[in-house]
Amino acid sequence: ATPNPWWSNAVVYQIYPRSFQDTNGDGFGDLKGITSRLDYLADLGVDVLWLSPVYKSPQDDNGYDISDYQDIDPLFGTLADMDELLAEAHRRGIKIVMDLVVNHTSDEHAWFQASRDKNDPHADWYWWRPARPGKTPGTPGAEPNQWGSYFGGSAWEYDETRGEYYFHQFSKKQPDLNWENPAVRRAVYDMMNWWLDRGVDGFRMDVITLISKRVDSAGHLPGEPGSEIADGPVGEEGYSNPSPFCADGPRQDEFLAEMRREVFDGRDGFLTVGEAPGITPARNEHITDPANGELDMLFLFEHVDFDCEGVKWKPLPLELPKLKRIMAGYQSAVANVGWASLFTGNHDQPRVVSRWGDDSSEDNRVRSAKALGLMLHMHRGTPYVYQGEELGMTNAHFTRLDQYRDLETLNAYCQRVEEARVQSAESIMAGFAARSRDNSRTPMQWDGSTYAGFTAPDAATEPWIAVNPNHAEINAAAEFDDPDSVYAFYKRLIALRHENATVAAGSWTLIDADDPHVYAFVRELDGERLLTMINLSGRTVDLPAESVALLEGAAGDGDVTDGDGGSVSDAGAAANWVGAMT
Ligand code: TEU
Ligand code: CA
Repeated sequence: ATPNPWWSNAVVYQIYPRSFQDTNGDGFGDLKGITSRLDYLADLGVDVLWLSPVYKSPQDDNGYDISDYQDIDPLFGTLADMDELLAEAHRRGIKIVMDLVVNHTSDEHAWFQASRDKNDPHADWYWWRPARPGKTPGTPGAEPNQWGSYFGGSAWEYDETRGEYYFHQFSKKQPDLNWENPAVRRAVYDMMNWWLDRGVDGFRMDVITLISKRVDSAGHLPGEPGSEIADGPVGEEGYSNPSPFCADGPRQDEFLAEMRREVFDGRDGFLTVGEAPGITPARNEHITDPANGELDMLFLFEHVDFDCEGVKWKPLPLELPKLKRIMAGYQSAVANVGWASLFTGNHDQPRVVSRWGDDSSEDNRVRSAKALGLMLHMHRGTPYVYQGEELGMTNAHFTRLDQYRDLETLNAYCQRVEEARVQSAESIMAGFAARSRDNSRTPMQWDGSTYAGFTAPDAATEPWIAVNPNHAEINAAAEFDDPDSVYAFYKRLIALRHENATVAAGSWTLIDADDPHVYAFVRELDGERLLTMINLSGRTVDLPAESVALLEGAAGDGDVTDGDGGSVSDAGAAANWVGAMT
């Protein structure tokens, strides 16, 4: 068999630059801040840093609206700062992966501005469509179809200059690029090669599985006048959902294979990970099968979309058997070929210790953060640690709308409470407290000082978003030298991935699937079995049957060892060890 790729026992750390470390006192994190924290990241032991976007941007969606792909936004610094970060990271053996956002650009990108002229060569670089016949452009009902944006309102924006609508799945300042146009694809590949030639080690690809849209034989989008494809049903907010027609579209594999050929073939040591809303585990196997030459791995979303009532603002408590079945589906699909990413947190998700753990007391928070970290890192795949997750950082627990910054949150309030009136203010505020993306965007907690060491205590301006008051107890300085801290536990998990072949490459088998409290699974490689049992109930419970049988069987052979190499004589002792591990 071909040797496992370098990333199959690597750990990636996601940095949200805006909230990581500010070095010039403007209340926003910056590139020099990341460089100043490389020794911390080297100590933690991570192999790769994924940076959320730092390119020129109006910051409408915090940098996921790019106006120049080949320059750094002054908010974060300069290209020279980026070159310094690359050099300093590489000196420490750490790779840098950048965020590639090419499903859409900013409306302030030169390409979009040029395309507003029907006679410009860029005229067909976006999805422009006329108003519906007989309707006054710019008035409700004149849009080409009824698609809604993920960030509220119609997915169509009328442009007076061009006299047509443009399509945007996200905000109206994020027009979708037309990937059907080979000139668009060429420009994207040229930009990607420019960054790789500059020393970048790969890309996390933003909603890359939305780039191929379903069109009929004449190029009509679903639901637009004359289209052979009907639009979907209108939902409670008054719009239809573009996802069935834009996720995992007809030319998805063609575009990804072309990108691989045009950008990555001939290079090595790189990493590509696609953000993949709408991709099933079976399609994950196809796309990550090296024989298909597409992507190394994907982020799937079923495990972070199931615990709500149809909309993320109506959260549900964790039903562990459901999570186990979803994760088992991910793992079994790529058991023989293909690969899995492993994440529970990122800049779009709430903090996992608040979502599925218990942040109501210091002891419960520490234990559940470790339990959730163990659960994730003992799976087969490449783990992604989101900044602050290694400290057990929690949700923001905001109570007022003015504390939020995220346009997804603010637009949802307007649309669901004030316009469509489908959710009460009280209900959606509880939904924001549990699931707003801002929960994971509060400043990184470095120490117990006024702004948590994120920015200087005497900074000219407050941080762009409030620091979590619990930074007094939860911060890197307090945890760094504490062997019982969440930080120390994550260091061990990361070291295990590097040192233990069973953890990195062993098979994965779920046991006790229906147990509502304990998440138990077995890793196996060349005869070594590694049993992980995690009690996520928050109270003492009996170990489930299959786990006990395995422990007693192994203990009887006298070959059960605990995590520190000691021998364990019986199931009870082994269970205690697992308890100790978590
Ligand atoms: O996220 C796309 C995406 O799936 C999320 O926006 C999700 O739809 C949303 O959080 C509701 O759950 C990527 C980026 O990670 C996100 O930060 C950007 O806002 C978005 O694309 C547009 O670029
Ligand atoms: Ca700054």
